[in-house]
Amino acid sequence: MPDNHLIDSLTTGLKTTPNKVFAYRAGSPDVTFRALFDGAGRMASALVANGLTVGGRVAVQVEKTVEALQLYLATVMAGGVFLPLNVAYTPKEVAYFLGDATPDILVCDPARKAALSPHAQGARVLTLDAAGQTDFGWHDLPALAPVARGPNDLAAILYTSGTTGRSKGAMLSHRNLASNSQTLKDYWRFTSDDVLIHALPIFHTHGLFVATNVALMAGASIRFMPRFDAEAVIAAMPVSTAMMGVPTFYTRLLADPRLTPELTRAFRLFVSGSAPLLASTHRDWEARTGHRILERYGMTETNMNTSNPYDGDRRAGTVGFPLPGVELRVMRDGQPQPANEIGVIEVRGDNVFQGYWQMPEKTAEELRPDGWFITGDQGFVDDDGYVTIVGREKDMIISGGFNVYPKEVEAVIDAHPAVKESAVIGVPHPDMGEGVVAVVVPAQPGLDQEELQSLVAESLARFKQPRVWHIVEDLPRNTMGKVQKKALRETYRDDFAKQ
Ligand code: MCA
Ligand code: AMP
Repeated sequence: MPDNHLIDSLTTGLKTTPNKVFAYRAGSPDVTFRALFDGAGRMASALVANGLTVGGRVAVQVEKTVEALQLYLATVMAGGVFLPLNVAYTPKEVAYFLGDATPDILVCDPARKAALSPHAQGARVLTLDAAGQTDFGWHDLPALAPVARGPNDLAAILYTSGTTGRSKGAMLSHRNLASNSQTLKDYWRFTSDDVLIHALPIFHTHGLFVATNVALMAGASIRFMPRFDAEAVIAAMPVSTAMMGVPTFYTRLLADPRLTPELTRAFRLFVSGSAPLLASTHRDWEARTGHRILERYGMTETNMNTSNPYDGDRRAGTVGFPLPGVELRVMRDGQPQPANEIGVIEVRGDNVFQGYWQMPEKTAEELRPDGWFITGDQGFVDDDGYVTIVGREKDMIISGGFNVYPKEVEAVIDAHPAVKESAVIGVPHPDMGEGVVAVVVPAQPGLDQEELQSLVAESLARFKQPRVWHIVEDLPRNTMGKVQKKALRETYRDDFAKQ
């Protein structure tokens, strides 16, 4: 079998326990490691038959199914580059990604085919539905032997929005993904005895490269859930050993009286990331279950950077230590800062991406020639070496673990002829961490808020759409004329307080 760097590292379960269950699914048959990889190999043949070339992209906007995971493995097996897209993206948003990434193949939900086909730019459009049914044959094809790929070849491109302008495709190599999963598997002690609750979406780093890759590498099983549903998670808890989630998972579970030490007795690990976990959530979780959540910090461009220790003190409000193999420094005015001084966090290591797809200038702005990546997160390292994130240099909102870039939302609002200008901000939200609020200055009287809402709905995914709107006479500015978002966040901080 030719060496395919990432696939080779993900086949632990296949090599050691092929008949063991990889994915348990409520209401559907279990999937063994053998079935997972055998199907992926067949799907790889189908992708090649449908025009996938080595190094070609496969863009995928589908519901979460085991077949979608097989599509990921199949793409990488065939030497392609996997490009997953949030199911919430509108056809307008997807059109941009297709134009930028020029994939060989687009796989979408059948309900989206008509809307997306005109934007396919020559890509073959295939479908995969929420029940795992495809409009292309693959079950009867011979399994493709993985195409040889080296550590520096690309395995995936994940788009991340920018603080200015267009979304950027973060290019991730086989080494980037394999090395980080290996580090996490070891650091978090995943073994074939683990059963991981998998309720995260698989179109982002957290659900795909952290949860799925780590489980595959450890030969562990997963409880595969199409989405987060507190009921289903609670039902699976007595037979699970680990869960990875965004803070919203934890706050929602805390709201359920059934969460007790008894319910979580089989567990050895709860991991949180993608957004700040409130220290109070950390404390409440320990009080209710006896387990201390392990918080870690990562990015699309870098996979995981830091983690609280497995054995040592998991400190609430911190994101722990740089992972083995990851260097981390705090920079201000071009100088590395000593302990306890705040600055912008930079990281370097095998985890750091290869640059932004076809954007050398953007890459040069954020990735230094000597390998340091400028994260845009502000933080400090304390005397004990724990990293704390205190804010973001980048103007970004994190809602339920999804990132919203205000600039992108403001651009859509400002395009309305009756709008003079707007400011989009994130304010505390009890369920999502932060909620999106728009503050709009009309260009003329009689601005219709509903019209603005439908304009935004046409263009942007639901999670990016402002849930509260304020029509105001003008925006607060500093002496340089810059909009003072901090003041706006203060003014509207209670917008979601009562929800
Ligand atoms: C759904 N809605 C949201 C969000 N999700 N609104 C704001 N923010 C969200 N995140 C909206 C829906 O459009 C809908 O709107 C309403 O909320 C309820 O939808 P529903 O589908 O029921 O919501 P849900 O299924 O309960 O989803 C909430 C969720 C989910 C479980 C928090 O968003 C989620 O799984 N988030 C995880 C995101 C994630 O994996 N991030 C990792 C990124 P309406 O009813 O009004 O139409 S990777 C990353 O950040 C880095 C690398 C890292 O460190 O991990
Ligand atoms: P993304 O662009 O989706 O990869 O989001 C990455 C960003 O999420 C980081 O740059 C941080 O701002 C944020 N993030 C991830 N994990 C954490 C965490 N544990 N605490 C605070 N912020 C986090």
